[in-house]
Amino acid sequence: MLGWTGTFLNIDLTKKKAIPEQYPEALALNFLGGRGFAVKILWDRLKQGTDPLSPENKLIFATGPLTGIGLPNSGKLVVASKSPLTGGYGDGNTGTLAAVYLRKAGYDALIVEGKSESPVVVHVNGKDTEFIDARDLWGLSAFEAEGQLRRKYGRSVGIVSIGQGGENQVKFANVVSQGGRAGGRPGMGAVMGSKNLKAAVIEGTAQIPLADPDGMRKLAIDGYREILAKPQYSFWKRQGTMSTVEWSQANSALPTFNYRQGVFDKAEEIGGFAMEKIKVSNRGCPQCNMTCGNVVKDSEGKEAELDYENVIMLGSNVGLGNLAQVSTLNRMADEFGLDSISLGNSIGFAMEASEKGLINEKIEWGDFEKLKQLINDIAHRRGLGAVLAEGVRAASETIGNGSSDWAMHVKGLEVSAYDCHDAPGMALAYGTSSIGAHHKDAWVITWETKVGRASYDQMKVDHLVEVQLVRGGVFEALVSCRFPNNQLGFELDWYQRYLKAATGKDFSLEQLKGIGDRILTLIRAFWVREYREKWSRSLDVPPARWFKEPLKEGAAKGAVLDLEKYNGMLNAYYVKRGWDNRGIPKPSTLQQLGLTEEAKQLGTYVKLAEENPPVISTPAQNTPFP
Ligand code: PTT
Ligand code: SF4
Repeated sequence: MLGWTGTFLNIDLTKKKAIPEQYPEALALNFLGGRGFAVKILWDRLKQGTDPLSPENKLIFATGPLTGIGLPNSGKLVVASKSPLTGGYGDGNTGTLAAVYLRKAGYDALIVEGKSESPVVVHVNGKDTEFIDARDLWGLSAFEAEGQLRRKYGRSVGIVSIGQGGENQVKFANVVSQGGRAGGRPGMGAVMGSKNLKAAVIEGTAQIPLADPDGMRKLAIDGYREILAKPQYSFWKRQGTMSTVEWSQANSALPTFNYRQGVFDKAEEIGGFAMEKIKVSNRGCPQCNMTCGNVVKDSEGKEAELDYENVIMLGSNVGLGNLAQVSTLNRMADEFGLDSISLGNSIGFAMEASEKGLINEKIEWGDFEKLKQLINDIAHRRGLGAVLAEGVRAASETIGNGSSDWAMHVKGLEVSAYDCHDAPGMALAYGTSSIGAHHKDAWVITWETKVGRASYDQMKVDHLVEVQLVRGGVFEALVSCRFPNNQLGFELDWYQRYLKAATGKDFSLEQLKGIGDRILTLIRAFWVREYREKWSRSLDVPPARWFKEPLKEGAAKGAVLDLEKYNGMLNAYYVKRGWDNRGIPKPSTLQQLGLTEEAKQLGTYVKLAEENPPVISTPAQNTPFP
């Protein structure tokens, strides 16, 4: 096989065994890598109904055919598992040298299962794997753990680790690398913690087999040059994703006070230009010349890394308008290994519960000291922190009193940083995203603003599906950063040329989107399989707040989503995807995508239907954990 190493490394932490496995070429051709490998492995090898925090769950670190060969923005991996937060498919995409070295070690993916009886670090060095006692690292932050491992193993290794959040199995703990890359929003860090796996250290020196090594070298140089030449490049280097703060404020999409306002009176103070004033450098993923991590000095004089999402969720959404303080909260999230989006979302929920007198704790909006304490308590599961550590879906079940209406999640994953009171297309993107309410599969809100926010047209559905196939399908399977494409306009045909030089095979754009469709459809089948009788189309409906409570401030004051029209869009979306009106893929759709065996298996858990079985359209509501 060219372009792929053709090998997975299976690691059993219970038995302390590492077994390489040659996988068939058809898997690579049909699923490419990354998210594609992850969902196929979970589908085939994970028993239905597995407890996500049990030793039986599998934690997958998967690269793609472009990883680790010196191409622009290709130093990333997908970390995936059955999610303890949502009960469905979960993954994240994170930049790390571990991605590069995993391929140089000779593997396309690591598949970790079992549970070590005491804390452990896995050290993969080419063909050799050792299991190292990590009791001395347990209890350390992700930064401290990586620092110690780096001192021991040097610069030429990749390291992924968890902080105290992962150790304590906070349901939205993620996996951290390089002091600020963090991935796996739906609790991939908790899964790692449940296995007593503190970190993985990966090294290797093998060459990745390529169809056209000389052509690839030239393409890489040309690609980097092309990115540098893009007109938006210099502003991107200055602000990265941070300029979105001003955009969201201007367009009433800024999550504020738990998604009530869409605008924040201190937006300017936490925006891109304010960030530039405290910025000290850029940081980023390996093999990237767009380095979008904005490194700033925080309120304690320490370095912290800022992106739009984490600034808003731990800023305006919790009523905090001091950027240096917001930076401190973000550094804490990275050190503890907590997803900053779910963290800010859960805390916003708790603040509103406090304001409404539904909990005993008094937590004022924007109270920096209280915020720090609460983050610490969440990471260590203390007091109210223990309730929030379960995520907002579970917290709203505990608190009750109608709070599920303003528990801002889809399928249990907390909504990321776009308020959708006035954006039905983006609301549908959250509703149908493959991991819950994350923008990664389809960030359509800026496009939607250009074509008109108010409509619920077919055109929006068509555009959304197209974007999901490319972003959620193709990029997550290539495991290449999507920012060159969607932020600078780096054209998609570059990736076809890269693939040709890597694998020797011609992939048309339509073929690539077909692979994306196969992957996203299998992800949907996985959700349905895990939820079984608890599956319903309500799971594709965003939180009730956006339908029931009009925006309170700003130019879009009064805006609210229309549930009936949303359901119309959802129907159109299902038709477009070849799913029935419960949101379950039809047998013919699965077959067309080459998922015939999977269709049979899915049919043993739920009744599949070619026609649309009647369903009652329910309003957005709290959804069950399977
Ligand atoms: C991603 C999610 C995002 S999306 C952000 S900011 W963003 C938050 N970042 C966090 C962080 O930082 N620390 C922390 N403790 N938690 C955090 N949670 C949030 O995680 C990230 C970039 C970004 S920054 C984005 S949009 C793009 N995402 C990509 C993607 O999903 N796929 C892809 N092919 N390319 C992408 N490129 C961009 O990568 P998750 P990273 Mg991240 C400090 O992990 O789970 O996918 O959630 O990985 O290496 O930090 O790169 O405005
Ligand atoms: Fe990583 Fe940012 Fe570069 Fe993408 S643009 S590879 S997220 S540093």
